[in-house]
Parts: sequence; C-alpha cells; structure tokens
Amino acid sequence: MRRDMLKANNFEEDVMFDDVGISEAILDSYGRKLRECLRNDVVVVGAGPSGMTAAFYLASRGIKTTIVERKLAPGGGIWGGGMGMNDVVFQKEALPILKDAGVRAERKHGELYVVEAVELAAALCLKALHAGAIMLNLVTVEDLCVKDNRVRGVVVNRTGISGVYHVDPIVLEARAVLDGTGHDAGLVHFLMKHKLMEKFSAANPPYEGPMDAPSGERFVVENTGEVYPGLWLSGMSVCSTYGGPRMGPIFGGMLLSGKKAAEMIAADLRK
Ligand code: 48F
Repeated sequence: MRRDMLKANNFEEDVMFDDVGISEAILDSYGRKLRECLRNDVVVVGAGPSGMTAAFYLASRGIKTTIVERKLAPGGGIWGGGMGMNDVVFQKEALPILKDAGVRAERKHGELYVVEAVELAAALCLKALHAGAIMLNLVTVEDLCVKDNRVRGVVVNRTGISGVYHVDPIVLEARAVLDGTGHDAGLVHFLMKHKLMEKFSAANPPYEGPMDAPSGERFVVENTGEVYPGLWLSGMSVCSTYGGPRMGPIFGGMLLSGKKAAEMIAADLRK
C-alpha cells in the first residue's frame, strides 16, 4: 500500500520513504535522545563559549553530559564578535584550548590572537557533540530541582511555551549542574528567588561590574567553581554572580573558565 502511495506521488519505485516516514524518523530519534537526557552526570545550561567548552571537556572524559540551550542556535555571544564584526580576540593562555577544538588563530597585535567568530561557535559545538554531549536546543531551563540543600537537576520547558503558556515542565536529573547562562546568571537567580542564596535578594540581585577586560579575564577564571552544592558557574555568570568586571569580545577567559569548570566537576564527581 505504501508503494502504491509512492507511485501515486510520482516517486521512483526504489524510494522507500514517505512524508510520515520522515516524521517517524525524527520522533524515534528525538524520543531516544530525550530519554537519554533524563538522567545525567552533568547538565550544562547555556551553549555559549564557556558552556560548550565545559561540555566538550566533560564529555571527552566519558562524563554523561547534556547541554540545554534556550535559543535555536547554540553559540551564545560568539557569533557577532564585537559590535557585529564577527571576529573575536584571545590571549595566548587560551591557545591550547583553541588547538583542542581545531580552531585556527591568527597572531595580530602583540599577545592577542584573532579568531573567526563563526568558526569558533561551529567548532565548539561540533567538538562537544562529537565528544558525546547531547544538545537540546530550543529548550529553556525555568527552574532547578533542589533537595536536601543540593541542586539535583533542572526543570525544562520548550522555548516558546516557557513563560507564555501555563504548561508544566519536565525534569532532567543531574549530579552536577553548570550555570553557563552568561550575563543572566539565570540559575543563580532561581536560587535567589527561592531564598536559597542569602547574600542576594530582589533588592540586592547578583550583577556584573563595569567593563575592564584584563581584570575581568582574570576574575572569571579565578572564581569559576561551585556556588551552591551541585551548582557550578562558568563564563559570564561568574562575573554576574560575584560582581566581577565584564570584558567584551575577548573570549580566552570564557574558554579557560569552561575548561576549569569541567576539571573541577570531573574531580568532584570522582569523590
Ligand atoms: O552569553 P553566553 O555566550 O555565555 P558565556 O559562555 O559567554 C559570554 C560571552 O559570549 C560574552 C562575553 C565574553 O567576553 O562577555 O558575552 O558566559 O551564552 C549563554 C547562553 O545561555 C543561554 C543563552 O541563550 C546563551 O546561548 N541561556 C540563558 N539562559 C538560559 C539559557 C536558560 N534559562 N535556559 C537555557 N539556556
């Protein structure tokens, strides 16, 4: 019967798929993928430079890692470089990570290297996926699971539904959750709203400091770590949480912070 239908649609006889078959392939594959993401070692929230770097190094160690990204395209703040000029800058300390990711860096000004933003976003994403991380894009983390004073997973909903319709979310369990949500420090805000981070309140929310690239680059790496049992920070969420300076389109600190977060989480999971 299916063959008759294909003929009726003027397909060649050896074409063995139809329109519903395409949908079935997606449902079967996505269903398996989503089920796989229900129980994780690590959920990385945010597919920006720090989150994808962390996911790459975590998955490379065989750690079961899911990346949740609310937007359609992973990459966060990488794509537009500085003011829409799609190049980004690195300091030499980040070169080994660029090498691991297979990204080309051109020496430019003194100690600074310039990298094509689009190449960087694409490479970090591909590396994380090929290392074994699973990416759920178009999925928004709208809360955290906390039990016995420890973060134990994330509460997710489909972007477009989240915050718009009264539709309940589902949960992805994790032994560690990484807040790679960038300037938002979104997961820290969830803990603040639940009054689980006493130093913050609605009147005194976490917020990043003004621009100072050299200090910000140091700050972000130094302060990468666990902010609450089970919740880790990388990238701009570090500065946003602890009031560190922002740094604009220099990305070494983001990658170094992502790698450091991966190493710290891996060590913690081994305990
Ligand atoms: O902002 P973003 O690129 O974070 P990052 O890794 O890097 C910061 C730099 O891009 C740049 C900078 C460098 O000097 O200052 O800004 O710290 O990426 C954060 C990602 O998290 C996603 C968001 O869409 C973005 O892609 N995100 C934010 N909140 C959520 C989220 C959420 N609640 N659920 C899922 N994804």
